[in-house]
Formats: sequence, structure tokens, C-alpha cells
Amino acid sequence: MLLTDQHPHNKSIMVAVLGAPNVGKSSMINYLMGLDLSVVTHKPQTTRNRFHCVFTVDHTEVVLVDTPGIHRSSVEFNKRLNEQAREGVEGADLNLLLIDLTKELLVQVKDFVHLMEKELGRTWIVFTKADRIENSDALPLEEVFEHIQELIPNAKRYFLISSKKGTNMHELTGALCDTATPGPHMYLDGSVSNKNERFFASEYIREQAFELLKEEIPYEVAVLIDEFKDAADKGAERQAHISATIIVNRPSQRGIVVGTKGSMIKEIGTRARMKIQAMTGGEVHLNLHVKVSPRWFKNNYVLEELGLPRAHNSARVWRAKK
Ligand SMILES: Nc1nc2c(ncn2[C@@H]2O[C@H](COP(=O)(O)OP(=O)(O)OP(=O)(O)O)[C@@H](O)[C@H]2O)c(=O)[nH]1
Ligand SMILES: [Mg+2]
Repeated sequence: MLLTDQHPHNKSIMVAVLGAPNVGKSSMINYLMGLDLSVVTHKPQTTRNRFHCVFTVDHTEVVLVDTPGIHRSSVEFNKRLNEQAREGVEGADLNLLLIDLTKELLVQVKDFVHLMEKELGRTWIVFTKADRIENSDALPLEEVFEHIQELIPNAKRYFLISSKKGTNMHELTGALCDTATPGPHMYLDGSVSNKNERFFASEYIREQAFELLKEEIPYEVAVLIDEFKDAADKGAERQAHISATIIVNRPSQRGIVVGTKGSMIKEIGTRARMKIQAMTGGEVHLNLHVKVSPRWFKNNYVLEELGLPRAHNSARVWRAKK
């Protein structure tokens, strides 16, 4: 969408947000936006799709591309997640590579460079979770950054942030805005994403499943929205009727997701509904079902429906859905 009546002072920048699972990509994006848009949990591999998160400061539009954490795996599902991340750099003016300060720093960079399989354009390094390190200002980051530049020649500068405390977020926002170039905005004022409410509704349901379910189950759960109907009478508050299916891998998981006398699915639904209501600004009626779909994470049709097309290194040639 190119908007016609653009302000002459408009500027814009598209920024790919990259890094290993759980480094704090979505948390940073939410903090910069001032909105709990992207799903965050304490478990790795929370984000599964690449999408735009948009905010504006005065006349400057910043489009942050959230991506799944890139990681080593030979599993088809993970290959597709990695591909989402790899494609995140396409069209970006700048990459932010996030590095978790609580883990081995250079190992993260080496793994990332290896998995990206292509040279990165202009990149800034963002060291995350500064609040978890005692005296983080004393870290030899200048030295680490020099090593990183040997691995990523286009790494131009670095930041030390905490999304929990807001450390240096103002500086990061300022630097992004200063780097934006004059040009039209991609999004209308007030738009926050290229994904619709239907997508975020499924994300908020999955977020609760991720938080509430244990062991391998969160990774074997997917959510599909069957119906998203708006039924607001003229002048009345908006009402959304949503039906969604929680897909599980094995029959035994159905009972766990439903819970004793339906307690678990009720809890997932109640929590997700609150968050969806905050998004739509109206009442939400949420109907959840559980469906067993064995090995859905290997099923091309399901994966495509989840917005995960085949990767360049997918195990076999998948036939496109007719
Ligand atoms: N203490 C602290 N925890 C953080 C910070 N940033 C993120 N976290 C925590 O780290 C975990 C992962 O955060 P996410 O934002 O989901 O990480 P991500 O990189 O988007 O992860 P994936 O989507 O799985 O790739 C969550 O438990 C966050 O609360 C931070 O600055 N400080
Ligand atoms: Mg994420």
C-alpha cells in the first residue's frame, strides 16, 4: 500500500530483528512500540511467523520485522521457521542482531552467521537482558564488538539494552529515527502491523497454551482460527465471535489441553479472551475446540495454513496446495 497524501517531512525505515530463540526480540519490539503486540513467553521458539510491527515518531515510521529465532535443526517445521527469519532481511534497510548477554556471546554470533547462509547488510548489534548482569556497564563490549565485526563486516555499532528496565531504549529509538530516510510511509497512521486481528487472536491463544502447558506439548500445539465474526449493531460496542481450533499431535494431548472437567481449555480461553478484548476494544466471545492431527508439523497443508511455506532446504519437494 503506497499512501497518496504523504507529509513532505515523512521518513521511513524497515528494520529486521534477528537472533537466536529467546534472546528477547519480541520483548524489545513490544517495548519500542509501547504495545504488547508480539507474543512473548519464557520458552524458546515462541514466535513462528515473520511480521511487521509499526510505530511512528513525529513524521518517522519505523517498521520492525519480528522473526522466529534462528537455530540449528533438521526438523521440517524448524527449517520453515528459520526460513521465515532468513527472509526477514529482504527489503530491510537495517538489521538488528540481538545477542543474549547471559549466554556465550561469540557462539551466538557464529551460529547465527552460519545459519543465515548469506552476508548481512548494514547491521547493529543489540546486547539484551542487561538487567540480568551485575554491573553490565563494565563488560568489555567494545572488544567483543571488534570480534563480531570480523564475523559480520557490516556490523556498524552496538547497543546494550534491557527490555525489562527500558535501559537505552530511548537511545535506540532515536538512532533508528535518525537513520530513517526521507520517503513515503508504508502504513496508514495508526496501523500497527501487516497482520490482521485474526492472526493476533490465534497468537494470543497459542501464547496461553505455551504458558500453561508443560514439557513438549507447547511445541506440538498450533492454533487455527475457524471463524472471526464482527457483530456490532449501529452505535453499540463492538462484539467479536471467534471460533478457534487448538491442534495437537497425539490423542493423549487432547485430554491434557482440555483438562479435568475442561479446566485447562477454560483457563486458556479466559486468558486469551482478555488479551483479544484489549486488542479489539470490545467484547469477545471465544469458542475453543481441540483437534488431534497426528504429525501436523510435517503436514504441508497445515504448515501452509499456519503461514509457513516450504524452506529452500525442506526435506522433499512438497506439492503446492491446489
Ligand atoms: N530479565 C530480562 N528478561 C528478558 C528481557 N528481554 C526478554 N526477556 C525474557 O526472555 C524471554 C524470551 O523473550 P522473547 O521476547 O519471547 O524472546 P524472542 O527472542 O522473541 O524469542 P523467540 O520468539 O522464541 O525467538 C521472556 O521470558 C522474556 O521475558 C530483558 O531485557 N530482561
Ligand atoms: Mg519472539
